[in-house]
Order: sequence, then C-alpha cells, then structure tokens
Amino acid sequence: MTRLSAAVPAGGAALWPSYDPTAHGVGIVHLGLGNFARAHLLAYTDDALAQAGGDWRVTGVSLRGTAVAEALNPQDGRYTLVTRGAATQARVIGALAGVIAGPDTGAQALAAMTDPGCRIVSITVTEKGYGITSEGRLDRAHPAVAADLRQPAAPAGVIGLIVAALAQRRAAGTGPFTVLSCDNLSHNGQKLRGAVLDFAQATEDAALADWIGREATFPSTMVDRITPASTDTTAATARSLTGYDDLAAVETEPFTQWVVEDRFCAGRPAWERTGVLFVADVAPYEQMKLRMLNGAHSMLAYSGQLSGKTHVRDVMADPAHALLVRRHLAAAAATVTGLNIDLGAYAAALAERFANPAIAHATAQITMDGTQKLPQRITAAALEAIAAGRTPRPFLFALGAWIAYLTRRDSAGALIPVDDPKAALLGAALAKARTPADTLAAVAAVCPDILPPALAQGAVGTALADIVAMIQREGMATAILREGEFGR
Ligand code: CS2
Repeated sequence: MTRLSAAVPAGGAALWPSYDPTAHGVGIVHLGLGNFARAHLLAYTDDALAQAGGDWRVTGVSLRGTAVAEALNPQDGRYTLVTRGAATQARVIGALAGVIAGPDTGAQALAAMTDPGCRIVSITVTEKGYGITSEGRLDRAHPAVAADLRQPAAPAGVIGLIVAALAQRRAAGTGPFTVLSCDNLSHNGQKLRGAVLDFAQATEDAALADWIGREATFPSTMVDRITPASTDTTAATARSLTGYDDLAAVETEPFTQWVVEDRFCAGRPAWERTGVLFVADVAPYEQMKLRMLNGAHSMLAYSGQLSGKTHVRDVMADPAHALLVRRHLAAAAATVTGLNIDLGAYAAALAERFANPAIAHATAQITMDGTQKLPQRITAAALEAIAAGRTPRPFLFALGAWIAYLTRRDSAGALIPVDDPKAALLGAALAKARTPADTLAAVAAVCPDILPPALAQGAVGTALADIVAMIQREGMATAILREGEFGR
C-alpha cells in the first residue's frame, strides 16, 4: 500500500478535491487541529474552495503534541474523511496546507498568525483549552494563561497567541483578523473577546486593548458534528475506499451543522455556499444545541458508563435508557426560547443520530471534562426550569449520574480517577465524603457553577442527594428503570 499524498491517483479522482489545493494560499490559522476540526471546519472550507476558490487554505497548529503533524505533514495535509450512515463514504480533504507542531510551536504559530495573508484565526481546543471563566473573563489560574502572562512576548496558549499576534499586526500596520471560536461554550465568541481584552490590558498598553476591541471581530458560532475518536477501523475503512494508507483518517456522521454570526473583519471563505447558516445572533441556536444534544450526551455518557454501555448507540438500544434520553431532550427543549424551529422534530432527529448503528461513539469520550461542560449543558437549563415552575428532575438525574460517576471506588475503596482538569480538586474534596449529602456539599464547594445553592440545597438538593443515593445503592441499571417512573 502507498501512503496518501498530494498526488491524485489515476482512477481515484472522484474522491479527491475537485480543485487544485496548491493553487490557493493560506487565509486561516487553526489552533487545535483535533478530529472535530478536520470533520467540520476543514470540510466546509474544502467545499468553499471547490465552489468559490480564494486564498483560504488552513494552516493547523497542534497545541498538544506532534502526532497529528507527523501523520499529516508527510501527506501534504491531505486526509480521508469517512462518513458513516446508511452508506459509508469517503472523500479526501485538500483544504489543510500543513501543520505546525513541536518545541517551536508558539513562535511558528505566531509567524503564521502575523502573516498578512492570515485573515481568520479559528479555534477548537475544547472547553478547557482557553482559560476563560464561566463569566467570560480571563482565568489567570489557567496554566497556559499564567505562563503567557509571565512571558507575553513568547506565548504558547490560545489567548496569549491571539494577543501577541494582534499586537504585532497593529504595530506592523497589517490589520486585524477575525477570531472564530468553534467550541461548545455558550457565547463562545463573546467570552473569548472578553478574555482577550483582559489579557491585552494586563500585558500591553491600554491602547492595544482598545484597538482589538474596535478592529478585531469575535463572531459566536454553534458547531455540530458527532465525531468519534479514530480507531484502526477508521484507517481500514479509509484504505478500503481510497486504496491508500492514511495515518490521519477521521470518521464522522453524515449530519453537519454550523451557525455563525456574520461579523468577519477581514473577509471569509464563501461558506454560505456550503450550507453554513449566517445569523445576527447565534445565542438561541447555541442554547438549543448545548442543552439538547450536549446535555443529553452528558447524561447518557455518565449513566451509560455506570450501566456498562460502551457506546452511545448501546444506550439508545436499551428502551428504558432511551426513554430517559428522550425525557431529557424534551425537558431541555422546554428551556429553549427565541427560535422558530420545531424542537420536537429536532429532538427526534437527535435521538436518531445517537442511535446511528454505524457510529461507535464512546460514552467514555463524552464523560471527559465534565466540570467544563455541565454548567452550560445542564445547570443553566435546570435553573431556568425551576424559575419557570417546571420540575428540574431530568437535569437532577443527569447531575446525579455525574456525581455517582465521580464517586466510583475500586475494590480497595479508593476513588477511581476521572479525566478532568478539576480531577485532583474533586478527588481531595470527595475522599472523605461518605453520605450523599456530604458528597453534594463537596462537589458544590469545588464546582459552584455546576451546583449553585439552588440545586445543592433545600428540597432540590435533597432530591438530588436521593438520586445519588439510589444510584449508589441499587446500581445504575436499576436506577434507570426506577427513574423512568418519574415524569410519565
Ligand atoms: C460531546 C460532543 O464529547 C462531548 O462532550 O457531547 O463532542 C458532541 O459530540 C459534539 O458537540 C457534537 O456536535
């Protein structure tokens, strides 16, 4: 077998880009080149290049190691995107020009971001990657932020890089770029703008912050495409469909959605021709997606992990468990306002996507970083349900599943570590908590943005503690059956 590269093979052209990628310059620097960006932003940009051209190829920056660059650079940035639905399909993406990674990443990323050709800096670094507090301010305790505040001229984190690049561009008269957050944070653009301005104010003269505030734009976006981690099967499928070995193949579902505020200070690809929905205010779309898709995902991931379900589709194949997913979707839908969308149909479509038998989306993958995800996915919806006089029960069940997951112990009685930036803090707080009430208080002390008093105390807190107790006493499988009795 030969390695996938820039050369279009005889007879394989249908899967290859219909344009000549090398004829297009780079216009976008993308920070955080994970599978999601390769299944989403790069696929849209590939379509836009094919349909409308322009110098909009993407240079990727890998902030977490060199593996992605080592796989992609020898392939000239090409990779196979496999979609799994009723049929399995593949295409080769040409929009990626190359990947920056390694010990010199910060300096090289800065060089790419200060190049006059760069007009958009897009980002997928997951919720924990930024260094933004839930209020949308700079989190000075975040490791990358703290390091970059000490050495602002040699940044390596997202916010430090953006501020340093904009400072250099201002000094050189190059003009600003658009900063495009594509992560599942509520008000992602607005919050990133707040944190960038805080950082600029802390490290440079106030005039830079003013200039950024005036000249650069930070559109908010809602992104959606279920993208599991790649496995050997991904590579094998890519090979069988293209005939090439691809060390960077990505698999995803057929569905894809991108809703974006159309505020680009230095131009953008013709994404409107590729199905991107441009709107004045993304907030209601974001609320719908974060609370319905991502909220239900988190609930089913924790309850799935505790009831032995490896994949999302396994949860959906269990009628009692799927009932709770649908209950969660309906409760979340009731909190969504300001959209002229049939939320019942949206919920039904989500349940179908979750059930996709061709997608092996690991529940373990979704359980990661719960402390970063649950405020916008669960807590915001729970508080609004209470304020509107509706029962928060479905949201309490989701929180109870998370808390029970955090308190799993091994046979020696030690807490099983979780994959979360607050794991150590939670572990220390939970080590001595034995009763469900103690447990709730311990979690609330570490994560007041997930368990504010309205959820941790009073009758609501008691109901939540009872859910945790039920799961711990009877096991998740039984708890799922019992929970189905509520809200029928
Ligand atoms: C998931 C998301 O891992 C998770 O937390 O909920 O990655 C989800 O698959 C995407 O947001 C779908 O667009």
